[in-house]
Amino acid sequence: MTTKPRILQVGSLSGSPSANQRLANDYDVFELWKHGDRKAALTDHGKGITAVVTSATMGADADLINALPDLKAICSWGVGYETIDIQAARARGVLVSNTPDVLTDCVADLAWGLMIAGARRMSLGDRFVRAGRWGQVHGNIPLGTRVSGKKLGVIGLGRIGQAIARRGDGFDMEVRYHNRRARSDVPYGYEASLIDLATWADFLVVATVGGPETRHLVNQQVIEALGPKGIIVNIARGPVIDEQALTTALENGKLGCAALDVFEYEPKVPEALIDSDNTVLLPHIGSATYETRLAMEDLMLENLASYFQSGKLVTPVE
Ligand code: 8YV
Repeated sequence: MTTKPRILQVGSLSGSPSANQRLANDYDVFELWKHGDRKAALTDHGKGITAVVTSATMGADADLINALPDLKAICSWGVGYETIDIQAARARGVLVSNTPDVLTDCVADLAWGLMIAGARRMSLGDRFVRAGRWGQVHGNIPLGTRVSGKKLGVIGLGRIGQAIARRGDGFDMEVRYHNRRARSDVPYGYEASLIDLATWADFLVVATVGGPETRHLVNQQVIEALGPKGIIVNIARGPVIDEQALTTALENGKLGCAALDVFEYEPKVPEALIDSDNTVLLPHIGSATYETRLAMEDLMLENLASYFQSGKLVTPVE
């Protein structure tokens, strides 16, 4: 009989089709989330754990990393890793993997869903039908905004940003982007100033990484530059947008619409956004399709297996 490698799972991966079960089949899983006193649990059970499984939301902070003396690898289910203390991991020689690429298309699809839903007032229309108010639509639901042929600004032209931009072709849209640096491998115009991009764009889609460097990148000035007819979409991370500034701009008619899959203080959503007719609100479901969540699960498990077989990860965070 071979003994299963011992791993620590930070939280339940219930948003994945079969990750919890597959982990339990192949590993001796220490289920951290089932222990009320996390610190005591780590002290009592941390020894001998060489790998941690986590997610973009649950992360792995320095306290967790440093409480595991034998830790060698962290395998995360998700592409964003701003919640994992990469510096603390590096200092300890701990490898980290994420799940890039496999979720790109579904997140880009959702960004487009939000753009169209915002422009065409789909959430509001849905609410009218459900409330039996079909007869009151005219005069109560303001006319929407055409999507095709408009100007699309993308903040962050990484994998997901590019997939969003490519879809613009099908809608005859001109695309420009703002990034830390201009890219030489894309056919889109670069705006070094985010304010200039927002002034130019009809739709502004946030697709940049999260973390301290991008916190409140989209501030009051950017929001007001997008203007009363502008539509902002966020499928990246809530804190990239100053949510207070966003709410105030919507209340004062200085922004047309916000279509959001992510929020600054998830799962809290400001009442003003909930009450507004000019918002579309989703509960962070960018990657939540069966196909993509399974692919994320496969890649996370592949990384874990690869670590135990060869000491290397398949998709390491560089
Ligand atoms: C995840 C995500 O669904 O991959 C990411 O970075 O934000 C989403 O795909 C979610 O964060 C899982 O925790």
